[in-house]
Amino acid sequence: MKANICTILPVVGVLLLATNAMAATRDENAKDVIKGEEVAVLADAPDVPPAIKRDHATKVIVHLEVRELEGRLADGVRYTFWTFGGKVPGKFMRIREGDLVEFHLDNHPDNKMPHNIDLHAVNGPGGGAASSLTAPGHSSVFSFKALNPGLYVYHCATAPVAMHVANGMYGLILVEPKKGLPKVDHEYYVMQGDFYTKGANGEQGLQPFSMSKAIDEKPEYVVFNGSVGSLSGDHALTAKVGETVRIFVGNGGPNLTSSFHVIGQIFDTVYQEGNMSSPVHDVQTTMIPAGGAAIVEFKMSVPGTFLLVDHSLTRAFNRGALAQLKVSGPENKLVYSGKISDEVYHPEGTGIRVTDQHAEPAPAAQNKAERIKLGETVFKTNCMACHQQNGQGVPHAFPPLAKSDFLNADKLRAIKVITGGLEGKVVVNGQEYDGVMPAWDLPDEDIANVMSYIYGNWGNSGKDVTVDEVKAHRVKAE
Ligand code: HEC
Ligand SMILES: [Cu+2]
Repeated sequence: MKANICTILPVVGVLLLATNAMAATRDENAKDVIKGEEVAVLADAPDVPPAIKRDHATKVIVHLEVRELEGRLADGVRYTFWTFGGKVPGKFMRIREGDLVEFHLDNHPDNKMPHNIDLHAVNGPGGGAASSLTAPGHSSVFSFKALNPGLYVYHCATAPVAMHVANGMYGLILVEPKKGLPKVDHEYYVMQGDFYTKGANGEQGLQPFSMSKAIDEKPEYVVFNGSVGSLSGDHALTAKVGETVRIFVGNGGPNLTSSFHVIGQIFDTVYQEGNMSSPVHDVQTTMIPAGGAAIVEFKMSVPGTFLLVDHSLTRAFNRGALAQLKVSGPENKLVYSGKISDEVYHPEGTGIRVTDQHAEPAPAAQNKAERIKLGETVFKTNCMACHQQNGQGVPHAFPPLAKSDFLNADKLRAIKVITGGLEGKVVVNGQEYDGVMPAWDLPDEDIANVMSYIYGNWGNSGKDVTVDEVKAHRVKAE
């Protein structure tokens, strides 16, 4: 049929009406009267806080504490996780559409890095990140009104953002619709993430983060809930035949899209991309983008062990994106007649190991311009986390490198500071800092390049730093 103006106009009209209806809900939620206040109940994965029973909007006080902690990534593999609340993923938050959230972000004094939070449930600059950059030993407060119902990701958005997220800084916040969610027998919290370690998959010991693998989007691990095997064996999710299960599934990324699937189950209902207004039914695999979420619901018809996977299958069977749901109860031969084996799980993959790929050493810089160019990467990989993207630093915690009188006064002292570290009181541009800067055991070339980059930018003196100068004046590592 040929579409003419008469058939198109009503369609446009209906679309406009729908959009206006949504905007109206949002405006109403903005006006909801806040009655009373309460402290949010937060939960560690795979648990979820209880459903909300209130029939009115309230002020919800959330305290979320950032911890940088060493933990298990896989058997024999340790990693320094950066967390919202001590675990990966971060604490699950549950509020109601229309609520006013008073958010406290506490950065534990033992931490080394500044952090902030971007909640996708927020209507405001940076999703809160613009108001929550917090130095170790400090606490930031901001508030927001939950205007849109849905399941939302939150994450750290401090530069380098991908590094903070790759280290585990993500979680979920559920903004329950006013009418609530249908009752189910079990609610679980599962979140996928990709991890980039210096060593290859399975390489033992404490593994540092690899920025270059992250940039290439080549993770060594893709896992649910922060480690290989976090939801298997004794930690498997459980249910009984006849029960319904709801899983709040998030994807922290930072990079990969998840093709979320439960082997041997069909999702009766999926709230795609975490939206509450138009669930779909009878779904096999649902796509969950990095920085996105979905709610899946299904009823257990038969017993057995069901595997949760990212259906990009090498991620599941070789990188770790595998979890178990153990269902107990009577067989139903009508629904499924076969014999189900319970022991098909290989939590550590097939044993295939990718050999470490040693990159060709980059060609050395020949002049100041080349040093400045190569120094940018060194800065972004090693220094930006504390001194920030444009060298502006973080008040009271990390001194500025931009227009720093301390830096510009003495080049040889700066070489010593960077190669040997700095501790105790230091005054930069009239402000006192009393923190610890680690010693950088980087090659002479990297030090020369990063210093030339810093001197050559942000209103600094433009001094050139050569490899020979670094060699002569550096503090040697023991
Ligand atoms: C873990 C956080 C952290 C990282 C990463 C870091 N620094 Fe620092 N840096 C500090 C702190 C804290 C101080 C102040 C130390 C003190 O108070 O004694 C400092 C001080 C400095 C100073 C002297 C003060 C100034 O502002 O001029 C320079 C220069 C400097 N850092 C350069 C670097 C360079 C170059 C890198 C990357 C190779 C780097 N820093 C990485 C935390 C860090
Ligand atoms: Cu962070």
